Amino acid sequence: MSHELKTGGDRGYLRIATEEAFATHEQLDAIMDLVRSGHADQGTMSLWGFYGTSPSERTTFIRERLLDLGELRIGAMDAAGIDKAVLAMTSPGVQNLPDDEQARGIARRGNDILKAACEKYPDRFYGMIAVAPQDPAFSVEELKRGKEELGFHGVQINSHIKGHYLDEEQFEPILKACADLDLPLYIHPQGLPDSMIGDMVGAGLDGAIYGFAVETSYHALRLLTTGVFDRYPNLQLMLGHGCEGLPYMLYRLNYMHQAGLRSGRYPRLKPLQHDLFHYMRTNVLATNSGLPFGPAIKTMIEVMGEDRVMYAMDYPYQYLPEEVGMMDDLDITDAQKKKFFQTNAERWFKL
Ligand code: 1DF
Ligand code: MN
Repeated sequence: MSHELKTGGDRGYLRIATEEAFATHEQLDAIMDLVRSGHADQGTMSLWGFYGTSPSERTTFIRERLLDLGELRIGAMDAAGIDKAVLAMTSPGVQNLPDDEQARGIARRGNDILKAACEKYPDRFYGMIAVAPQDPAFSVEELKRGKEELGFHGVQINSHIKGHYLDEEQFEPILKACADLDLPLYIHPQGLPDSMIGDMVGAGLDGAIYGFAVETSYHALRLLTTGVFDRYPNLQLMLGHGCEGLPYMLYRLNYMHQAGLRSGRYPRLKPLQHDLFHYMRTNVLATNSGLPFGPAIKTMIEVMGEDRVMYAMDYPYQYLPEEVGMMDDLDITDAQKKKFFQTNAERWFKL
């Protein structure tokens, strides 16, 4: 780190971290009950079997920090020069729970707990809504309450919903509500569904290291290629972890998508109003959560535009203050850096 990290905008911009996680006690208890029951999917077993029980320094730190929405978190933000954090209930939210009533209650009470924290630290914490997408009707009501009563700024959905995807018809009310309420939809990874995980656990590659990006980018591409953004041209999709790799591959994705359409290869893929470049530059927003890596950030800015790339830390999963210093030193213009750290988040989350 080449300079001191302070809050308050002394470098010409505030730092807003946009993919920051918290948990509630009853959420972690419910996930761990599921793991212990032996009925969780392999991805949940691998992730929470580890994060929920390992005595390692890393997992102990993460468990303690997830559950805190007070001085510990504020102190970590102060020490890293983070002015504001956009907070969401940690992955997988309540999406893996077998009991819908339990899932709805944990999501709703989690939103209330987050609201209280945002009221206690009004210039530091901002909320994203937790829903239970396995119950779309409940989720639509909670989106309304989250926006209108709680004053939250977006919704986080933790990728697949028991192996199902948001482009499927049963989830249309959720997409419509996000568009109608002007709430950005952040798709965050979780453990892979059994239909996809293959031997990734055996290979040690199922989690944040690799599997997350495979499954979440797949989810996002399903939305793009099935015309969600023709139906909802104002809907904004947010993706973390360097947009889950998509900008790097965009030329090939678009080329093969067009080629498939021209030859009528897949019955489900219908011609769209625009090509994939258009949707990536009009309907997709990216954060660099977990990826404080200049080449990736510059590629995203070049491919998606400087108004669509935002800073995120991924606290507490990746809390390294020296990475903030590395981002301050990025070789992008001062105007781009202010957009990256501050004004893009203010604009897209309406802070
Ligand atoms: C990890 C990262 C695990 C994230 C997560 O859930 C998670 C990790 C258990 O580092 O293994 O949500 N993340 O936010 O990227
Ligand atoms: Mn995250």
